[in-house]
Amino acid sequence: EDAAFNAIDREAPQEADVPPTAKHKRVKVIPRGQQQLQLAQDKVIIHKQAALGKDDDKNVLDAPVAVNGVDDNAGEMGKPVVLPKEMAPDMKKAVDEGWTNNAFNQYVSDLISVHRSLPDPRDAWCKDSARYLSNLPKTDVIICFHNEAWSVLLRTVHSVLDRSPSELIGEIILVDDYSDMTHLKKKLEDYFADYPMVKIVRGPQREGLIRARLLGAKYAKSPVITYLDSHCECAEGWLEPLLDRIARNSTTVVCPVIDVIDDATLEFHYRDSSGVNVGGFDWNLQFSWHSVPEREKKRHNSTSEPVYSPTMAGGLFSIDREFFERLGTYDSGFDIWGGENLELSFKTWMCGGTLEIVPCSHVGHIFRKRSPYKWRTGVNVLKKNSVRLAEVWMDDYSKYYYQRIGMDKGDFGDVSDRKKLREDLQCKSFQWYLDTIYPELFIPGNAVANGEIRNLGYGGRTCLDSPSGKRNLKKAVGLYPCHKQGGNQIRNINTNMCLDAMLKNEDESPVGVYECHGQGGHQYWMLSKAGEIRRDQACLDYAGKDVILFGCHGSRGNQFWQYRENTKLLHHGSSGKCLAINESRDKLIMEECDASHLRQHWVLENYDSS
Ligand code: LR7
Ligand code: MN
Repeated sequence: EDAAFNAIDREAPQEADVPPTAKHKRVKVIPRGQQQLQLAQDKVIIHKQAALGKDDDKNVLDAPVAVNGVDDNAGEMGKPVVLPKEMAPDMKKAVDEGWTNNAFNQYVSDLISVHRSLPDPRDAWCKDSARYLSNLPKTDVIICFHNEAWSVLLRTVHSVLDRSPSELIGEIILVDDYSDMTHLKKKLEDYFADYPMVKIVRGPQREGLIRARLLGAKYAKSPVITYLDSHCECAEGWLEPLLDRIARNSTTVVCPVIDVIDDATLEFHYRDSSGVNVGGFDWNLQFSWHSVPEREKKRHNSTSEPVYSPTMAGGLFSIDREFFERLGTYDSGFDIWGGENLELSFKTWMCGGTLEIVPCSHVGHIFRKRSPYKWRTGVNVLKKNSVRLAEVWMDDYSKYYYQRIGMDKGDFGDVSDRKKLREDLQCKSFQWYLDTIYPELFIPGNAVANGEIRNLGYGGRTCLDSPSGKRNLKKAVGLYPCHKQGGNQIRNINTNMCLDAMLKNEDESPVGVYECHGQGGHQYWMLSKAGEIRRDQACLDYAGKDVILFGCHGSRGNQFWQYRENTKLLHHGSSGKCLAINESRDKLIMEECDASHLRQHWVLENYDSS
């Protein structure tokens, strides 16, 4: 049955997955005990059984751990652990394997106590216990995992046990989503055998994180359910502020601030309360972070107060169990990964609830740059999940997502039950949600043009070429300069170049050109009434050097473009120049406007100047 999975269906998480402060704050790691670590280069002793927590033999890890030179306090107080650049071959091999299997530095994690300490993140406002109701409801904590690293999973569980008032925890339910790593079998059961609070539930087959969470919820008995990813660390006082919000109003769904545990050093970076972000999304239905909007700031006296958030990141939240059930939990048709966070966010708001981020509550999460585990083969699960989401919850706004996927919804299964749920609950419209909860979101329908931006210069120069000579369009077809000698070149195709974001939808990445592919994606642009050429939150920006994408600022200048339909020129605001492509068709250039150059001519899809 393993054939049903492969490792590549998912792109590495977009930069947007990493909270902006993490990206900007990624400070150079402090080489702690540098001299000692240097020693480790020459003399590496790998102990088979290294007691990391000394007195507590629950901490014995039998992975190859403690290295000479890394002291017993490795990682305490959330500090980074830095391995030497040069490593003995055995050690290097172990480090590399850890990265391969987990997409984070498992080796470093194994050096750190599963009970490691963290600095207390709370300010005086948060620490004032009078702010919280005295009889808070209990929560079950559900942690789903598929092939999680031993020390990381244990640290997640211990951080809950060590830093929550025990009377507030019902059970910790570990849901094994059909892992095959051996340490997650009997060894895990043995480890938790004398922890009555910890229960292990195993799925009968690979379900993906959404159905794994639903399986866990079946075992939940406490009034509140709290979900955590399997690579988290809860900080001091994380739980009370969450439960307090639910105790006051059972339709409030709450998320902690998600701090960043560095994937390489396991350093725990706190995000200060001025840096709290709220969740949003773009029309690719990708989650994104934003600073708290002004309208929301006005509702508060302190930056420590819970803030409304249009969406949640997905993995870390608490919800009243009955409210979760009333909302129809998750759509069990969602597979493996993705989209469930938006589903729950939309329906929380649309069906009478409130979604908040609670700045006093801090939980760290290891953000990874790729997905280490196998996804399903032959289906784009993320797209399927997103289409189900759009069909049920987004009304006519679903079309903006469909435009991004070339209008190809694929087979998304049956959603009639979910539509009925929405009707039965008499949820509000998506329009209401956008107007009231997420007015910051740019609506493509308000754009003057949307779709590809096609250049007319140097067109028709590329031919479809089958190097194998087999003329099989599906196989080994490439684009090559036309040589007009027939042979392997099948036909001239219309290959104009299109404006292409090339990389991720990321700030400051250079924009380029690529053969128009008509699939949306990186070639999807919107011209706003305000003269921006947008990709959701990012705008085409020219400051005299490269044409780049930069966060939209709404004040024209370097982001102001005027399209003249009669000349087909794209005039740039601050420079007065026009956008063009170079002769080798691999670059955007800015030059003096001259309508006689075809290379300056652009056609904007769905252009409507009225
Ligand atoms: O098939 C699977 N079965 C599982 O049980 C795949 C995953 N999982 C488990 C996995 O072991 C982990 O504990 O599910 C959890 C989430 O998977 P990750 O850690 O690979 O996902 P992520 O952290 O990249 O994904 C974020 O988006 C997901 C969308 O479906 C989920 O909502 C994750 O919970 C979510 N993580 C967070 O919200 C943490 C903050 C990230 C941000 C922003
Ligand atoms: Mn995660």
